[in-house]
Amino acid sequence: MSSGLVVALSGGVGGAKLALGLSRVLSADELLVVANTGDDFEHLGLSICPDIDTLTYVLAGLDNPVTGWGRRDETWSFMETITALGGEDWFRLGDRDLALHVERTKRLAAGHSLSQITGDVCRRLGVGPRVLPMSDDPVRTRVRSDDGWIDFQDYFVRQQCRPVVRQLAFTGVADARPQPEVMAALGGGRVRAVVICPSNPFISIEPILSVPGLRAAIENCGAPVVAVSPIVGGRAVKGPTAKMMQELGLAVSSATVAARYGDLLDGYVVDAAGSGDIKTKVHVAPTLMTTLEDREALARTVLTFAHSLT
Ligand code: FO1
Repeated sequence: MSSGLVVALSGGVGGAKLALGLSRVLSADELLVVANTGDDFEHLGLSICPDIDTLTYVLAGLDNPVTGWGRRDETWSFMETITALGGEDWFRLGDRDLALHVERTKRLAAGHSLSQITGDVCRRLGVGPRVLPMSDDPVRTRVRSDDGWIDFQDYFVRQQCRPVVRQLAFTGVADARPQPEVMAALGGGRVRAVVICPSNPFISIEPILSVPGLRAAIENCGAPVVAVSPIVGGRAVKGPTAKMMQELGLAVSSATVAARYGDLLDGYVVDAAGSGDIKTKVHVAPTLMTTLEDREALARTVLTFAHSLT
């Protein structure tokens, strides 16, 4: 397969599985992962970046294999004490994970960029590929439910996705500058594929594509754009994707996701033939990633398919 850079767009848990697969079949300098930052929020005075951290931990082999987020081998003394003190304990912060939030908060306050901090953390945790935020400017996903607008983590974690989603907004995105290294990579003529990982299209991928300039840079990077559907067997693998689709009046199908990405896609990987009326070129392959081998196999499938589209 040809050399060149693979740029992967990813949210948290689901997308990180494919990002790991890609990191196993590519050399570190052949993979750039662009992370959604719309899920970021300030909590207990800390700046928390769930999708960046999930990608970092997964690529470092430090992720919690049960939850998919946070770290393995965690202890929970901090949370136990927060609870005992009557503090907010709905968002679980393990002791090791907490150190990252404390250090990032301090460095942000000292004027370091999210990209600089993320790059340093990845180096210290032994992550080979570059993991970069979609922007160093703040973007916050908000959900309008029947009780009004709520912050993303309040919807996703505190209220466990129970509120009905009527509308989504990415506050700050209009003023967010695309991350410069990502733009330089996309404009550098050395991209061999852009991979849209199987994250939730609405809350994880669309914020990335909404950062001014990023979508156009992807469209004009000269390489095929291939997405992997997050819908497997007609259902979302996990998370609120299917529920959101129903609440937004959309069919729960791979075709709906493809339609959301519109003419950005050159190729689309789905788990079953006949996944509805899909305009772009479709490749049918297993997309459920349970094992590490599944992750690597899907990564190879995506890259081979992308290569066939050049
Ligand atoms: N998700 C939960 O469902 N419950 C939690 O308590 C929780 C804590 C948490 C801590 C750090 C982190 O990086 C992620 C965490 N997540 C938790 C996941 C997070 O809310 C989601 O992964 C993303 O925001 C959506 O992909």
